Amino acid sequence: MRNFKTVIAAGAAMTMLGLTPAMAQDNYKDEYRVSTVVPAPFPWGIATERWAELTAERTDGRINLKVYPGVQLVQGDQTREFTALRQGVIDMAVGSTINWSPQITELNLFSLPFLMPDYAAMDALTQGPVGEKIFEVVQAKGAVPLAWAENGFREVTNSKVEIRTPADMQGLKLRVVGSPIYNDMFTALGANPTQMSWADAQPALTTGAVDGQENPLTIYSVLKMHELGQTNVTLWGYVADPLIFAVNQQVWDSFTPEDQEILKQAAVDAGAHGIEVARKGMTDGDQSLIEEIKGYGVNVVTLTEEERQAFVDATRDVYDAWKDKVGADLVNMAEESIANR
Ligand code: X2X
Repeated sequence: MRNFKTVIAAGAAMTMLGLTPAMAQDNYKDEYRVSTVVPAPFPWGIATERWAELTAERTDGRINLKVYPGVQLVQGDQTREFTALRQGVIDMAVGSTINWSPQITELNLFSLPFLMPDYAAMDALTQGPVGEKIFEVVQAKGAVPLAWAENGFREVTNSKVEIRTPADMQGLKLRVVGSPIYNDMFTALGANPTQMSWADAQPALTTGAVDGQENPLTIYSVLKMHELGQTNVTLWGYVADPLIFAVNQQVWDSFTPEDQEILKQAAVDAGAHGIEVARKGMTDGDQSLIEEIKGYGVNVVTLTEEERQAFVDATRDVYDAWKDKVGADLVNMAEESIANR
């Protein structure tokens, strides 16, 4: 009993000094809140969980990341995630370039239609000078970027028609993400785009309020979109969204240099794992995810070069207009990195 009282007294004294008994030497929070849109088993959620696991492991539990999927810390509005991160409403995030592009115009780079023909092109951007430049921009906007992961190439799906030409998209009501370039692209293609959050997209697909949507096949398959009537899939790979691991600046500054390094390396490792999972079954050597989706009776269309070119041509004006908004220098650098990949 005496021992117990001593412990309580010591604990109370430390609390009065603003110290926690477990780690009297640091000012770390008990929990760091990490925002994402989708949880595991989506690759995005897997990457985020892996970051939390590796960080806990490598800091012996000193840094505890808790994942909050569904962008619940910003009431499901993914376009406000970066602002909340910058302001410290959330501590960390693994966010899509699409969702942060309202605040960081340069991130629309990855949404330029048909800029990236393949995974090697995406890697040439994120792992090269373009990626460095983008991290500088994110840093200047008030958050500390650490590593890349991947949502994936976004394929178009719908419940009504097989899409092989822009004409097939005429009047199709498609849910698009809340970033203006998507409205511009689908309007140019003759579709009827309607912007909504991911939270609203799911019921809209279930009820048939929209005819279709665009997202990576991993999202399609985890959600079993074929059961929601999304039985036409066109593999056109028009854009892809990488993910960025980032930390609020004040939170970052509160960590020791050693812990900053651990957190960063954990993000790099988690990102590499996330990218692997995000591409699984959709590479030249392994088409198993595509085969699985076909196995559900889904009409999966692969475009010929000529068919794809018609979509490139139809969105060329949008590309040019957004090249100026993103910054012609950055886009030129990206085009060069891709040409030399
Ligand atoms: O809302 C989407 O479509 C999603 C889940 O892919 C993003 O957050 C960009």
